[in-house]
Amino acid sequence: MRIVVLAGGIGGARFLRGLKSAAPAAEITVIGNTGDDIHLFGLKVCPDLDTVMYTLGGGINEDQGWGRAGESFTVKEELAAYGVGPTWFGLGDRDFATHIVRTQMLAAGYPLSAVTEALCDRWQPGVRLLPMSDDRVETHIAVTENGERRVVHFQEYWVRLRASLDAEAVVPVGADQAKPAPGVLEALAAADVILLPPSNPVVSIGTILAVPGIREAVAGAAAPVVGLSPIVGGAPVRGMADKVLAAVGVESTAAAVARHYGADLLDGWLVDTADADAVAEVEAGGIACRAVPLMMTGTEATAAMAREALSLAEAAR
Ligand code: FO1
Repeated sequence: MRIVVLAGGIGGARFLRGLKSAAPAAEITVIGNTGDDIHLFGLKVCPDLDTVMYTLGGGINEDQGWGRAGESFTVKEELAAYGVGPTWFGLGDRDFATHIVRTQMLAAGYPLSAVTEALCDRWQPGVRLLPMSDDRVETHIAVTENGERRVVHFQEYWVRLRASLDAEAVVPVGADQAKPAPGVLEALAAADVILLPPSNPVVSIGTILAVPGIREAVAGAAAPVVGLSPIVGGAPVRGMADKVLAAVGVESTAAAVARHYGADLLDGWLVDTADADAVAEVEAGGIACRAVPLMMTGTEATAAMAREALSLAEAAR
């Protein structure tokens, strides 16, 4: 079975770990969000691709869900001693090596997709990890800080500001000019199942879908498309999805997120048992829906979610 998954960072990576356990024989292609990418200290950092690679490759810091296990921060401290920031973004020494290799290969002319493949040679994540695009896309967020309206990089909004200000607009800069990376459209066309994990529907999956051709390829694929709600009981399970959902005028409910994706895209939608009363509303909108436990408390609970998604896909076929 060929499964294609559109993934953001922590939520996407943890879901993939469960999916691999639920479907060990499946050929899994991951289309990763690169809108969170940021250039720091002359290096290109790809947080979502790295989170998937480290999580599936056994190198992730399990407690925080991003960055490397057993990390130290000597380089960051030395940079700070020179007065070189930003200091609000936690790049560790081990992680730095990944960004140095990536930046060196990009400078030598390799596209991000080839660089990602090379990095995965080390980590062996057990999936084919593709960036959504080889072209630069950067999500920016419009905020008003101290009475001044300005636009900040997504990482500054998420990490420095901890999403404490309202997101007034979410702009995937460059997305309209970007092309899907090699293999992305081919994987979607050949898929047996397409899954949208409980990643952020705006800044993770929304950014992937904003690359011209990807939304059309998902919606037009022969494979059933099933998503899992990142909203449980009216609040995001993790992160600050409610802030960016509000920016695009979407309520933070499981049913509203399904409506946001749309019946043209989704064949099936899983909501948590806490949101069982949303099932009828989602189904009335033309999307098959089931209520099942959606808390990724461990690999077994997450594998059970993945099995439910595959079963709903089978029923929706
Ligand atoms: N998240 C934080 O909350 N604080 C950090 O300092 C931080 C650093 C960081 C470095 C590398 C990396 O791959 C991820 C990092 N993240 C950090 C996570 C990241 O900001 C977001 O969780 C994702 O971009 C959202 O998917």
